[in-house]
Amino acid sequence: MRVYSGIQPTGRKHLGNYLGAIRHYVTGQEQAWAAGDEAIFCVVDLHATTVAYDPRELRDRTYDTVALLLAAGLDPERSILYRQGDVPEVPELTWLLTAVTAHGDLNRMHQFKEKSAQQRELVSAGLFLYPVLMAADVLAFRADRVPVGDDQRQHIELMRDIALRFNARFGATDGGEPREILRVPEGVYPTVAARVMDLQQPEKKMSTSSGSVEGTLYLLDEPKTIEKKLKRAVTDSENPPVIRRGPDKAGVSNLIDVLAAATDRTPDAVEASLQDARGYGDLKAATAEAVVALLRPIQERYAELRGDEAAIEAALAVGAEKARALARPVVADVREAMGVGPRRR
Ligand code: AQP
Repeated sequence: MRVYSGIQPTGRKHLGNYLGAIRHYVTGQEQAWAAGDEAIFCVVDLHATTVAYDPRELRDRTYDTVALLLAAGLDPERSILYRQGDVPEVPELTWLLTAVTAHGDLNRMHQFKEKSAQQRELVSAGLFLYPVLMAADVLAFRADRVPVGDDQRQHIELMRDIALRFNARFGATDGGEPREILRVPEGVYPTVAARVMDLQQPEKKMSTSSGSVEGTLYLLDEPKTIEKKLKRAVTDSENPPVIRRGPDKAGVSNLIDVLAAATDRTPDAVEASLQDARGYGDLKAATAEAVVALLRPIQERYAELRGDEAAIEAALAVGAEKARALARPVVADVREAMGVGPRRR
């Protein structure tokens, strides 16, 4: 059971990234370790170049993200942690996979539609091809499970289609089932807090590139800032206030989900525990307390790790070597099946 996931080194990572993805990387790491298989995690610096960005900052943001992943519990002894740009097999596979990717499918991607609308100067071809690069990331490692937040469902479905189409086109056998040259992976989504919403605009997901600073809980926010942002979180005007989830209660539902995820309870248990609350203030205070407690050890560990960039580079170099050793034979199989380069002996 091989696990794979990637995260962008853009901006400041937020609670949505943690509850929707990072904490499940650690679970995936432990499951793969117990099963004697690999868990592979990537800081996707090449993906970060698909929108306007500052090249002077990219490397620093990569170090931030690596330090955060280590602080959250990724252990290079138990999993492979590498930087996307260090593994050239992946962009090569991206190009090869474009042969079985439909232009129309890429055009339908929500993320492409949203992010291309935000670009002021250039909608890059890289932004359009983003999902193919993401497919290559995962498929290069023949991963089985991909822990991601709910916003990545469409990309995961496309990745599965690309793998199936590749096998059907290039793995065809005489009359039999196509060979599984590429493994068809499955997305693994959290049961609670799969989509953490913005505190100020709870109908929109918490996000790095859109949304407000006030609506976003950053993983490195001070406890006082977390309390303040949660105190000001948008709820609703139901009178008397009722702490329950519902389609008409986006803000309250989001707080219940965050509190449930932060305290490892179900949303139903959280609702029941707040039956006698005086109002939304109690829900906000309980959520702030839980989030501060959840993030404290990560923040402490991050502060210890982030300063030593040489150690981070050294860890990434080890990860890149292991990642390349796994990706190389897969890309060689793909080239062979596609008739690219010399025949393999
Ligand atoms: N709001 C969210 N709730 C749950 N999971 C989320 N993820 C992102 N937002 C939420 C998950 O975090 C992982 C890493 O995502 P990314 O590499 O896209 O990192 P990001 O750029 O920081 O994520 P954003 O905020 O979603 O960025 P923009 O604004 O650029 O779109 C993924 O598994 C993702 O599902």
